[in-house]
Amino acid sequence: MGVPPVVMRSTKKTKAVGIPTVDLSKQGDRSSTLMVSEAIVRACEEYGFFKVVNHGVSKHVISRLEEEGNGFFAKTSAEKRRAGPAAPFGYGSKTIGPNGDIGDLEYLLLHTNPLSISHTIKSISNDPTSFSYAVIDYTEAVRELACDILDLVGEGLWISDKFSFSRLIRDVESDSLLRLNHYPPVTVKDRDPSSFNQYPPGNTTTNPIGFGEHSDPQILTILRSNDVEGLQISLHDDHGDGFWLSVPPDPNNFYVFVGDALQALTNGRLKSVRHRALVNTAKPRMSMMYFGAPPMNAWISPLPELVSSEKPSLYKPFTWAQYKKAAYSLRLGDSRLDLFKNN
Ligand code: GA4
Repeated sequence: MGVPPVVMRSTKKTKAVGIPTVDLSKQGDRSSTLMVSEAIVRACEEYGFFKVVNHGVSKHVISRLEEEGNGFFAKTSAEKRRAGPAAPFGYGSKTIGPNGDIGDLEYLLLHTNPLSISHTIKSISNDPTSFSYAVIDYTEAVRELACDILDLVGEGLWISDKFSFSRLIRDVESDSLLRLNHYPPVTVKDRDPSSFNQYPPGNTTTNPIGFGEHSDPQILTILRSNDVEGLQISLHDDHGDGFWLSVPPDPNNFYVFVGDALQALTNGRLKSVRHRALVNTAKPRMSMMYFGAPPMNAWISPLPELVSSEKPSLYKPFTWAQYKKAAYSLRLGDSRLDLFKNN
């Protein structure tokens, strides 16, 4: 008793290497903008991940959503449950997705369409107007950031229409989501041995896993967290061995993740990054993620500029609806993009 099961999913070690950082204020003339776009493309090819500083999102917009989120998670569990279950939108606790995945967290999952926001938020807040505006203003600001980054990706990859990526998430029908994850501190003493709490494989002395290893299915994810650590990304060293890189929390800046859809659109040139979150044993972690996604009926297939006889198309064309259906039929850690590979 007392020791939760160890789930042997991977045996990756943890290492410390630098995280690529992109300064968006470094753009001025054509050549400095090109340098920024090349830095973004390099980070997305090598890591599928980078930090963005001088991002232009107002502190006030960030702190309003943070306060609304903290206020919600401080409510009693009975009150919070009234905003759930997250099937798919609303409040969720421990359960992730429909196929038995479990994490040591609670969360709010929202669609970013304003009509859906106001509908879901009625059950979330006693002051739905202020909560809704906090969500709408935050979403608008991070969507702009995501679009600016995607336009730079378009430039860095020499795509003839550099708006090809951002157009998908700017669409009024875009299926983009917003998620607030709250990881209460967990001590070994508190842990329920019968639950599916996971420790990093082979290691029950470090922090347990709050949200298991996965890649994000969408185009681009923009993450902001409070000052509590927990995020790790999966990388490969020069020998091809996988390892986990702990990402230091930075409440003033954002982290950007390449999603599966961007990997497919770029014919595998940019890589979606596998990541996970560990629970902190002292402080609660709160992260806020914007998942930029295409409209349901949009087709995702490698852009012609990135396909050639040397680099034939790696993926069959699929609609975002087909990809989502596949994602929701699999487990969190599964590699969904493999289903759409050309032989
Ligand atoms: C991972 C990224 C986002 O959090 C999310 C998750 C979604 C969910 O929690 O409902 C999924 C997961 C995520 C990938 C595979 C499917 C769907 C749980 C799950 C098992 C909201 C998303 O879009 O995909």
